[in-house]
This record gives sequence, structure tokens and C-alpha cells, in this order.
Amino acid sequence: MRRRWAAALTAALVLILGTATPANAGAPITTAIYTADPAALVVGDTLYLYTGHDEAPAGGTNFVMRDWHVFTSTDATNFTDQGAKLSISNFSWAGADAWAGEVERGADGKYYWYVPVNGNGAGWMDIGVAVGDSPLGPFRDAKGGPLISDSTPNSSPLNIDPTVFTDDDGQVYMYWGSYYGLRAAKLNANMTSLNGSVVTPSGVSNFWEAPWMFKRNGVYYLAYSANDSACSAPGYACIRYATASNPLGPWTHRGVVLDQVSSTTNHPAIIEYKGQWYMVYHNAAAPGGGNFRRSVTIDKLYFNADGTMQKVVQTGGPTTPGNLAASATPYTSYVSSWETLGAINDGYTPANSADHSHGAYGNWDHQGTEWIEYRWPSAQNISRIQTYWFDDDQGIDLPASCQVQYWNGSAYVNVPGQSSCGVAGNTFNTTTFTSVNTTRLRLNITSKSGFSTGVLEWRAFS
Ligand code: FUB
Repeated sequence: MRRRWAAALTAALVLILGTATPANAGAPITTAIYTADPAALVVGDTLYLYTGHDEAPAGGTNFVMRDWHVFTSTDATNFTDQGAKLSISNFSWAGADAWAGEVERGADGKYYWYVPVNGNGAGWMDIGVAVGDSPLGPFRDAKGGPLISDSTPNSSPLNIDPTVFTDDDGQVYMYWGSYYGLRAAKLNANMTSLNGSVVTPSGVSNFWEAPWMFKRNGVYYLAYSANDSACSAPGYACIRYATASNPLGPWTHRGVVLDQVSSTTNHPAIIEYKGQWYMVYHNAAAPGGGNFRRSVTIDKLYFNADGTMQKVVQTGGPTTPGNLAASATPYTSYVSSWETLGAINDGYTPANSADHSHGAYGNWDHQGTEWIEYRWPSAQNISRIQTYWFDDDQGIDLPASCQVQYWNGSAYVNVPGQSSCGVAGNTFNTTTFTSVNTTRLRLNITSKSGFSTGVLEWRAFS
């Protein structure tokens, strides 16, 4: 059963996984390592982020996660990596998969780090707990075995992604799960054992995984990853949320607070820090990033007067469902040194053809035909592109013509049945063709005499 999560994920990703681009999407908290699955905690003046650590090689097809890092900040903008403060090796009974954890302060003043780990062979996930005397540890196994395992009555189909919440009366609650199997339980004051039985909360529509619980103005909030087609493209996930007047529910679904991101997985941490609320999450936007080389980022979050949450504006703009460009690496025959090739697949929707606010690809002062290209690590079925041309009203103008080509395994050839390759300004030009299955798609761009050409955004769809 536990195998299915990885297998299903891998199957879902097989057509879409790949490396993302160094684009203008939200700044990662670090580019020194790949980070994922953030949890946030405020202690005194400091914002702590507890993250997973993606170590998959470029083009890897599954998670490689061995330890967790702690990042600190005093302005929610600049983060310092305090290093790997917990690792699989801290749990003698676990062997792999340092997945999404969360830290909570206990009534005894110690810090408890709840983490899913592989404790029972490939694909089998348990939840363990480590303890430390400070938010930076050092942390040690607090229990000597799993807090939640498959032998826990009514446990989730996949026991991962714990979120731990302490109510005003001191009662601690833990939610966790995946595979649509959300579970909840009270914890004892010792933070390392369950108080009562595991319950299945109701009303949490389309729950997939990654719950995050918090309370605001007497209302309980549960944000979580959902992967239904109403909010995300196949294989991707959005963040929905529900509210309740009781910490164990019943819950009422309230909508989407974060659209899908550039990585297939999506994982929220919502926290108030110095009077501002934030959504901390991960995407695939760091240089060389991808679905298994993710990076944690942070954006502001706002509440409406009625307590509902506004959808988070992802720095760099939301992604377009189904846009295969998000998982491609861009190449070109030539780009001016001051321009940004990565701008073409950063997911931004330009205001007009002169909108350089998120960067642009431009090839001034070359004239004639230049090309841009997307490469994926595995073949994609592609039948449509959308191109937003850059026109700076100076040396770069709208092109005279364009032609889509694909790599057929030995050469670049024109795509079959191509419709007119539009060259209009201030809009996305849609070009369709008979579907091709390829790892590389190329757009040949021919300039008008005396001008160079540029592209603000180039999308590709199956
Ligand atoms: O990072 C491994 C898993 O991917 C996490 O446990 C899930 O929340 C998803 O982000």
C-alpha cells in the first residue's frame, strides 16, 4: 500500500517532471541547497523555518531526503541556514525518507520535532518525534520508536506530514496523513504519546496531504494540499483550507489559498510574524530545480474581514495549468548578456509587449533567424504553444515570422500541421500543430529587417 504513493507520484510525473529554470519566481530562502516541506515557528524575535532537504540528482525521478535543516530570520526576507539539525541517523529504527515535519514547543519548554520517516522498509512511513532544549536543538529521538505507525489503530493509509498545534488551554493536537487519509489525535502533555484514539476529521474536502493547522481570532484553520482537477493540472496540487470552531472539527471547506506551484508537490506553512501573516511553501524555481529539487519560498498572506484568506500572490506570478514550460530548461541560439532567457518560462503574464518587469529574452543586435528551445528530461506530447513577443520600441520589434520545430531523435524538423505562427504584440499568440512526442521543442524567430527579436513568455501544452 505505502509503495503506491511513490509509484503513483512517479507515474503521474513521468510526463511532466523535469528541471525548472532560474526564473523570476519567488526568491528561494537559499540556493545553496534544495529545500522542501517548510514548517514555521516564531520564538521571541526570530522566525524559524524547519525544512526538508532535497538531494536528488538532476533528472532524478524520486525523492532523496536524508536530513532536515533549520533556517532563521528576523525580517522574513533574509534567512540563515543553521545547518542540518536532525537526520535519519537520529532515529535508530528508521532508514530513509526525511519527509515533511513540524516543530512545536511543549509545556516543559522543550521543542518537539515530529517527522515522517521510513521505518519499515521501502515505502513504509512512520511518524517519529525528536526533542531538543532550544529551537536549534541539539535534537535527539524522544521516543525510541514511532509515535504513529501502521499498527496504530485507524492510522492513515500513509502516515506522513504531521502538523502539531497547541490550543489556548494547553491541549496539543496532531493532524497528519496522505492518500486522502487525514487523521487527527490529541497528544499527552509529554508530547510523545497519544491521548485517546485516532479520529478521521470530516469536512476537509479533497484532502491529499500536507496539513497545517493554526488558530486566528478563535477560529481553527486547516490548510492542506489537494490535487483535484478543479484547482490544479494533472500531477500538481493546490493548497485548500477549511475552518472549524472545534480543534477536531467538523471542518468547513473555504476554498483555495495557494494555486499550484511549479513543483508537482505543494506544501503550506502559515504563520504570523511581527504583525504580518505569511505563506511559506516550496516550488521548483531555484536554478537547476525540479520536482525532486525543490526550494522553499515565502510570500505575504492576507485575511478578509470575514476571516477567509485571500489567495496568495506567488512572487513571479501564478503558473498556468498544463503549461509544460514550467518543467523545461530553456536554451537559445543567442541571448543578449543583459537579458534573461529564464524569463520565458517564469509563469508571468505580461501586461503588454513592453512589460520588462519580469525580465525578457532578447537577441539585440542580432538579425535574421535566432531560436529559443525547451528541453525536457523525458518526452512530452505537445500540440500547442503560446508566445508573448517582446517589443521595446527600440532595437527589438515584433518578428516577421516564426516556425515551430521539434527534435525527432536525430534532427530538428518542422512540426506537422502547424497553424499560422502569430506575430501580434500585446497578446499571447496561439499556434497549434499535430501532436509531437519529443524532448525538445524549438521556436525559430525571424526578425524584420533592421531589428532584433525578443520573447516575454513562451508556453507549451499537450
Ligand atoms: O517531501 C516529501 C513529501 O512530498 C512530503 O512529505 C509531502 O508533503 C510532499 O511535499
